[in-house]
Amino acid sequence: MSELLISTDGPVARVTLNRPKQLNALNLQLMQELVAALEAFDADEAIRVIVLAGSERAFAAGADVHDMAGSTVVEQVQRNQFARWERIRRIRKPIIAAVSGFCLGGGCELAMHCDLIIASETAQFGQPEINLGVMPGAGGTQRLTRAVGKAAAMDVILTGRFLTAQEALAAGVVSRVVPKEHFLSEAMKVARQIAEKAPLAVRFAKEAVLKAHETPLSEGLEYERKLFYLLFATEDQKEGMKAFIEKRSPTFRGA
Ligand code: CO8
Repeated sequence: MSELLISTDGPVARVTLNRPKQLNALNLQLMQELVAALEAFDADEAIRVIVLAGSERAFAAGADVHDMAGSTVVEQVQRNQFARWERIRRIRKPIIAAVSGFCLGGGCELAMHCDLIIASETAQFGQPEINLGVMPGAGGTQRLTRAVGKAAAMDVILTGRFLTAQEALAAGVVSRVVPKEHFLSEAMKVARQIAEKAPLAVRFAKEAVLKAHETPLSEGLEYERKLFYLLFATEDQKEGMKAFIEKRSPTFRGA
């Protein structure tokens, strides 16, 4: 049985983690299916944006502890599970995490792999690995620190305390907080908005923002400038600017 629910709504794909009894704990099968689904949508020209959701009670309560409890260093190294996470990092289309309830450990790291996080007011974010005698392993120490700064990251990672949705918003982890009944519809609404934009401009903009994490400012600015110039080779740039001047809505074709 699949650990995911998958659907599409026009240019928006929705992938829902579906292990409700385990609060969507990320086991090996789920991660394998998730990477396959994301890569398939990334390659599908009809899809422009992906929404990744959990349930109202939990986005994901972390990596599945049962998968790891008896593991040895050698098994961990041989399993090389982080190769899958690297593949998620390389998805080029925008991914929006729709988060409600628990978003912990590997679940929080998965949300932080996404490009935007739309959170329900009930969402709780944390890296409680320290309580299990380990530490974040899928980018938590790096992405959380870049998002919230050293002081707040140390607090969350060393104490294992959870951030409320509002705290996470104030700290810069999430993009928007909405009432719990709207977290999914808001994520789908934002996805549809992005799906209407010029796809190449969206792709390059995502690439440039992510580059900001990895390069000094001067190099990042140079990179951004080149992508900006490159967009003048697209028909969508001509259409977008012409439509503005003609006071009408543009029709973007991804060319
Ligand atoms: N793994 C496996 N099962 C889990 C997990 C998990 N991470 N989280 C919850 N569950 C299961 C529980 O065991 C329980 O199952 P059962 O009913 O069979 O006993 C069911 O989900 C419901 O959970 P609770 O009864 O505990 O529900 P509560 O509402 O009382 O508590 C909590 C909810 C606070 C979320 C609690 O379940 C909890 O603390 N969970 C563990 C959170 C955690 O420590 N997460 C970090 C895991 S380690 C990690 O993520 C490392 C990432 C490394 C990189 C990623 C590699 C893939």
